[in-house]
Amino acid sequence: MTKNKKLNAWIEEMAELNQPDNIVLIDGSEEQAEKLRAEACASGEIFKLNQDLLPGCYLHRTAVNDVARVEHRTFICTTNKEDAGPNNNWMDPQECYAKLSKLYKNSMRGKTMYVIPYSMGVVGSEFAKNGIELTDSIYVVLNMIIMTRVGSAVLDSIGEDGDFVKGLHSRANMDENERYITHFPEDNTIWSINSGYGGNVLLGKKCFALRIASYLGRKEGWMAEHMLILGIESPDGNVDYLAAAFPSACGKTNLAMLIPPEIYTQKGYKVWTVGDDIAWLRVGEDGRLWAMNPENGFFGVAPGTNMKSNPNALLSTKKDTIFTNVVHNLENNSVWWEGLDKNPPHNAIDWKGNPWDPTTSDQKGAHPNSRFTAPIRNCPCVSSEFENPKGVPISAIVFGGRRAKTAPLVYQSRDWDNGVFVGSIMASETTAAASGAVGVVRRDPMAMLPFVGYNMGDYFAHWLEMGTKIKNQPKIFNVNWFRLTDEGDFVWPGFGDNFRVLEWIMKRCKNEVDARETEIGYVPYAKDINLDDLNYEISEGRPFNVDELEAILSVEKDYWIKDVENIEEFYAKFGSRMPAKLLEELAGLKSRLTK
Ligand code: GTP
Ligand code: SPV
Ligand code: MN
Repeated sequence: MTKNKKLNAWIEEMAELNQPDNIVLIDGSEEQAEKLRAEACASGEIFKLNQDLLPGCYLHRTAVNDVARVEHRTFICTTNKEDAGPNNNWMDPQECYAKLSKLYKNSMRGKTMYVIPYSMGVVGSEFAKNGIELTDSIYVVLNMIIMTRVGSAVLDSIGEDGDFVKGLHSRANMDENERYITHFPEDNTIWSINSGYGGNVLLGKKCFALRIASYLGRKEGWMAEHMLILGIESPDGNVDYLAAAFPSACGKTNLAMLIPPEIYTQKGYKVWTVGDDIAWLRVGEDGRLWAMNPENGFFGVAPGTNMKSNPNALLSTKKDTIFTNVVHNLENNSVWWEGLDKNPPHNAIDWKGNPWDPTTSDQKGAHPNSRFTAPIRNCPCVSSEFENPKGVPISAIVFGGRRAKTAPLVYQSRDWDNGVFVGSIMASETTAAASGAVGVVRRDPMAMLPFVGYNMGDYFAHWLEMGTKIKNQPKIFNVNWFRLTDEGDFVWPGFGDNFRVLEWIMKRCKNEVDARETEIGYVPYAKDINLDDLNYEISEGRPFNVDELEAILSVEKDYWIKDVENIEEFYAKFGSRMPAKLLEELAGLKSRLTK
């Protein structure tokens, strides 16, 4: 099938196990993709949308019990349990292979097995890595074609004896009780079964580019992070880059392509998108930290996306996009979701496939984790550096979570090690991006709790170690766009107005503005966050103003002291793998708060 003997042997072995009727190699051609779209339309797997309104766009609905990542069914299979750490579910590799082999057995009978060669990063470039995904789902093939670089060029880059990450996905019988997303970092292998939802089955994304890649990064001296990458162009034409890690559904896509408020765009400020979800970071020859986006598409949250909150995301979905679990608008064969506009269609099908009319239904039309898969090249503000295989030099790293209280709007760490500490104590309310309860605060260090492919204690040590290798270290910050009033309204306007905070961050990087030193780090003086032309009502009759800003910039000690207790418990889980430096940082914070 290919020129690579190892690859051929593995495909044969997997075919022997799964027993597909046919095997089809994905070559990356538009002709083949078009044939597959037609086939998936004929079988009802996808619906072709109004090609005048949305050329090249399709709609897909997953099974109703298969709408998000399943963290409780996700496993890291290392020889030693401790290497997976308390942050991961663990299974013995041999036991897992044996258990899942039984489930894969004959699972592709009567079906086709697609062989998808894909590259994370620009094909054949120095920091790119190759993978092969075997799947029985055309939906997966079509999504991988958007999300990654796919086809024959990747096989050429793997060559006759090159390496690749082996990914096997079978929808099997979609039994949610036998659903497994398993990783074998010691043999570059991913096995996924009984799901058809994005993060569980687009194996290049979270499985490879975060879980396997984070493991490889630690071995090879680089980092794979759950981060967006954006460039801020100043009126003088200079572009500074920052990378930001927020947990799932906490605003990465929105920040990555934000449009600054008019007072800034008029002066010539612009934001350029390099990536919205994953960054691979290395130390460059110049001693700076460089970040590249290994993906080629956006798998973005649909609800809440509109021409006001995120026009660049919405415009990215106007062609060649696959929508998953949104409302099918039968009035004009297009799509709709909560927060798109105030005109929901009355003749429509909801995400479950049932007739839906918002005037009579009390159910949401789109699933809260409904998504669009859109090519990055569609984005009006895609960075000219997106295709640069080396990526971009990073001036600031920003951590952030969804916290109703406790975390201030923004603060800066004292130095790299303290910044690693700030990342390690992140917490956020859970969202619909993963199955399980929504809105529960949990510790989510660096927004990587579900994605570190090894022991998180070792991961923290790797972050500290990386700091010693970066001569010109990025400054590290923490933001929280999600502070709530007691009535449950967002205090901070968010979205485009987040640029006002980014401006302060960039000024801090250039030593252009002072800050107030507090127990947790450097906090802005309220006067240094530009509120010019900001018209936001927190709730009716309560305009946002400088007093509200002061309030969300304050360090509320009682909350922080409670948080420290929770952090101590969290850290304790990692026992001897927990770096002493972070324990010292925690002790320091505690003593500053209680003195
Ligand atoms: P994943 O793709 O799951 O990794 O999510 P993400 O981090 O890219 O999150 P995304 O940008 O898609 O935002 C998720 C949700 O948060 C959407 O419903 C947004 O409308 C909302 N959101 C994003 N930014 C802000 C903000 O600044 N303020 C408020 N209040 N909501 C925001
Ligand atoms: C996330 O959950 O962080 C996502 C979506 O980006 S998924 O690809 O499903 O992981
Ligand atoms: Mn994500």
